[in-house]
Amino acid sequence: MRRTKWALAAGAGVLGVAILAGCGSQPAAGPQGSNAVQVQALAPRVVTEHLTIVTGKMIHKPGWPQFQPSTFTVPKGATVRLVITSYDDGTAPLPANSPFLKVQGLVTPDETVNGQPVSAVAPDQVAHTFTIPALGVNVPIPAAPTGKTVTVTAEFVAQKAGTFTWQCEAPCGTGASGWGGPMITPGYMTGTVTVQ
Ligand SMILES: [Cu+2]
Repeated sequence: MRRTKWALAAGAGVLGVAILAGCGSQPAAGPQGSNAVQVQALAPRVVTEHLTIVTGKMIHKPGWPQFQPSTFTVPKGATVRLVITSYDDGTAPLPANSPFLKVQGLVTPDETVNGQPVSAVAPDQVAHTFTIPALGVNVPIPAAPTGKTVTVTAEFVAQKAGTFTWQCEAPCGTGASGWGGPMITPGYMTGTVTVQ
């Protein structure tokens, strides 16, 4: 606390000098400028991360849908705005009671789907999820209308430093269960988010 007080006092001293050194007829300019700097320092930084989901066909690997990119880095403490554009018109149904249908861990209770606030995606409409288990983040992504894209936006705060695995939790992969192939291969339906 004492250190903070001294720092503030020192800051005030500098400010006083700045005011004295500046135009004497506008004493308000100094404090206003100081406040502006403080607000800027306290406001959360927002970084936007654009992710694209392409179909396996688009990358000549049928059955292997892919997040592009699958790894990215964000600054610790930042608000991360995910903008996920999906070309995938296929569904990967989940049980109606699956927790991965619900939006979780965001700044707001909702994500947006093509601009509309949405708190959950229907079990038979879900195509993928962007889930970071260690951060409690879950972003369900519905199937795109055939021949079109769907865009999901979601904001979360990256408070913990580290490298965290993300995973799609809808069975969009290969095999009878849909949990094979891209679901278990880094670079497709799993990857990492580094917070530093
Ligand atoms: Cu998926």
